[in-house]
Amino acid sequence: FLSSPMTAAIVGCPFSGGQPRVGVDQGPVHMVEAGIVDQLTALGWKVKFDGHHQFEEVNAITDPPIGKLKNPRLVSAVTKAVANVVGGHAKMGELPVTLGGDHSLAMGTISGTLDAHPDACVIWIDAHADINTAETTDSGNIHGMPVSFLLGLGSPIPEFSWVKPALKAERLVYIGLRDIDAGEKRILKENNIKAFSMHEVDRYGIGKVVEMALDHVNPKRASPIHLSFDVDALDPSVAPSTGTPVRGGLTFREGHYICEAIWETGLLVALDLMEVNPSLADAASVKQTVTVGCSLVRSALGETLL
Ligand code: NNH
Ligand code: MN
Ligand code: MN
Ligand code: MN
Repeated sequence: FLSSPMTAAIVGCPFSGGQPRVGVDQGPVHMVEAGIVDQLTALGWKVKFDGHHQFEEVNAITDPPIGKLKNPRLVSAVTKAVANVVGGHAKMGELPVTLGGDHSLAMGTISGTLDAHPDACVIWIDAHADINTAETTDSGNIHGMPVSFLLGLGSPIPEFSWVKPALKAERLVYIGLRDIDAGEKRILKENNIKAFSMHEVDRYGIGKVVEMALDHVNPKRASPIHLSFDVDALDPSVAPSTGTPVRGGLTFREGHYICEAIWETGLLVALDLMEVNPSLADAASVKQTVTVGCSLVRSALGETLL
């Protein structure tokens, strides 16, 4: 699905409006400063990066909550812009690598991917399912909701009418889950959505889990893959600088194995690396998290151990 020379387009998204903690908007800035562009170039990619995206300011006065949803107009405007950017790169045969920023951005990245590759499947790596609707959310934080918008669940919200329900439940699979809200558990069951929680990672091992995940969303190993990786899927000892760390997560190797195995399919068409927050935790933890974020991206783009 990618044109040659193989080109990665870094989509830096300094955005934090989908959740309350300041600093996650600096995640992409730190990953670029850590050298992700040169690292991917060294792997043989042609890398396009023309600066981080600037998003228009919609201040709190003009963006009051809609129901429980916080910053709805801002999140909608930003993710819509991201959808156009990601979709544009994907249509040119480039691999968009979106650096977040909070995970509400995936509403845009996956919309863009599905616009360019309507038959793409989504592999969502996260401690959380991010599938709350406007009805089920407790927090009102839209980074806990992008999947429900992409699936067309919940009552329609006019401000988000641009989001097409382009994702089918059977084209989605999760790995790493361990902190799911009650309403989300119901939604996962009702829609028959395949999820491999940390329980399944413990039981089967990560190799088998990735194989089963691919068998579910991509049985013929023929359709394009969008990999959306929330760094909080990793254990907090591995990736401490993130807004909602949950113990009992993926090890360093399990996280990298997922990226390596998906690269090996030859089907990756888009990657998100989300929720790195350099303002949380001490300097050493921040450096560790940013470094891990960069190495996950490299693994997903073909870096091998041998
Ligand atoms: N499920 C919670 C919510 O809806 C937490 C979501 N937080 C995340 N998701 N970091 O990846 O707010
Ligand atoms: Mn910001
Ligand atoms: Mn997430
Ligand atoms: Mn998460």
